[in-house]
Amino acid sequence: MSVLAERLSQLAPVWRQQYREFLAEYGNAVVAEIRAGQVAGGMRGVPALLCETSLVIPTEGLRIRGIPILELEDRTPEEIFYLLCTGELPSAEHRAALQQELAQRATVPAYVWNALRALPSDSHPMALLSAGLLMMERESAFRKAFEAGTPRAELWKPLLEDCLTLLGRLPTLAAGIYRLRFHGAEPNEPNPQADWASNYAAMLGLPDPEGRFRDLVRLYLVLHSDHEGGNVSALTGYTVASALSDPFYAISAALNGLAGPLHGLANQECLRFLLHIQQELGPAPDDHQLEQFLEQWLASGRVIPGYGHAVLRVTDPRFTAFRTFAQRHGLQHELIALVEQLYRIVPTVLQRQGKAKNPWPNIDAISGVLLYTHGLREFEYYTVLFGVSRAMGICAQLLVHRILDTPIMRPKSVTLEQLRTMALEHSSQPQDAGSPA
Ligand code: CMX
Repeated sequence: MSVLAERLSQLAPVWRQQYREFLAEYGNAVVAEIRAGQVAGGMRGVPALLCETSLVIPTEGLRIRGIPILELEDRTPEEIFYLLCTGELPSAEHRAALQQELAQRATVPAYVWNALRALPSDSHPMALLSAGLLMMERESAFRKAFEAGTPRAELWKPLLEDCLTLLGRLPTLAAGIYRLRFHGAEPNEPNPQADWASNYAAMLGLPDPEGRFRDLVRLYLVLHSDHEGGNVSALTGYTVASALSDPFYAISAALNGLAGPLHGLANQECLRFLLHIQQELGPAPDDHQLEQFLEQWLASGRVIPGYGHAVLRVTDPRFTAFRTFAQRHGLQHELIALVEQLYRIVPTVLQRQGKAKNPWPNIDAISGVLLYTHGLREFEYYTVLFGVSRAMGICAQLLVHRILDTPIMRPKSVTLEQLRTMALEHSSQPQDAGSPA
């Protein structure tokens, strides 16, 4: 039995009990009011989902299972996955056991490579990643367990089994896609002794004499691992899995959402923006030139990539973690200097414009630059790295939901006409003195 299955077997009855007691006591309590604009506008800010793995605090940033992300920046992805799933950091022994379990599952079957090789060479790497996972669905232990009539309370066990297989194989699949798609080279074999991040970095096959790229990949995988349950990829994965579709279906679907330019593709947009600045102003513009450029950029109706956030209202601590990495390694590169210069200037420019609720940088303001300066120059690939990492958080979220046995997702939709009627009904009702205008 896997170390995670062992620990979760102890935790599952406790969590279920807490969940049942909560529903019995508070199931009918009113917890929020919803505005018509939120219904019609992406449900922004509506507390409508349960997510135990992480929380984004507007004034602080990401916490994984209650621990601020900056306290976790030196951990390995295996430790983070264990934490996401159980709420506890593993002992050294359990971390090593999990590392071994993932490494033992790292080989991607030949039928996947054969199918990927047959796809047109201009296929997007995210499409290849999603397709690769979907092809492996035939091996799902979850689907087989469901078809065999396994009771619902036990289904989290084959779900965990699938998550371990899927996560074990994901770095091999992702690295192989990089080699096939961008270098016309064969995928590298995983090293069964190596940890998840080192294996991934090594299989990409980039020169890494000092092991710094490996350290960057480890940090990247830790920082992108989870960001609550309401973002497009996590919500998609959860919705698909709530129909008791297995994790191969759910994570493949989640990755399709991550591939969107408003979600996981933003990091490549940010790097493109920096290269565009260099092209327009030269490699090292002065502050005045840069400020003028930014003003004109905004005046033309465009956004400054890497700045602002739907939830955060401070500098993203994940930006800080990457920045510290660059400082700690004394990284000298014009693009990194430009990131620093923008950090000095952009918040003032955005505040002066007065539109963005958050003028501070998010993780994308620096993540792409670090990959680029370490030789990973294929922009289109960046979201794949993001996806490998985020699969950990989404798998953990699916696992918690299956343990609690939460029901299928089925919010009520309304037509615009119905929404108008509802809005009129509510606005004609007398308001409490204390209710917001
Ligand atoms: N540059 C210029 N204008 C910005 C801005 C930025 N970086 N961030 C927000 N604004 C503008 C919005 O476009 C909006 O303008 P309109 O009223 O004209 O529509 C206004 O400020 C208010 O927006 P907001 O409530 O502060 O931000 P949203 O929650 O609507 O959007 C986000 C959040 C991230 C999409 C937005 O800040 C943005 O487009 N940033 C640049 C792209 C980016 O960095 N994306 C990565 C996000 C990382 C992540 O999600 O994890």
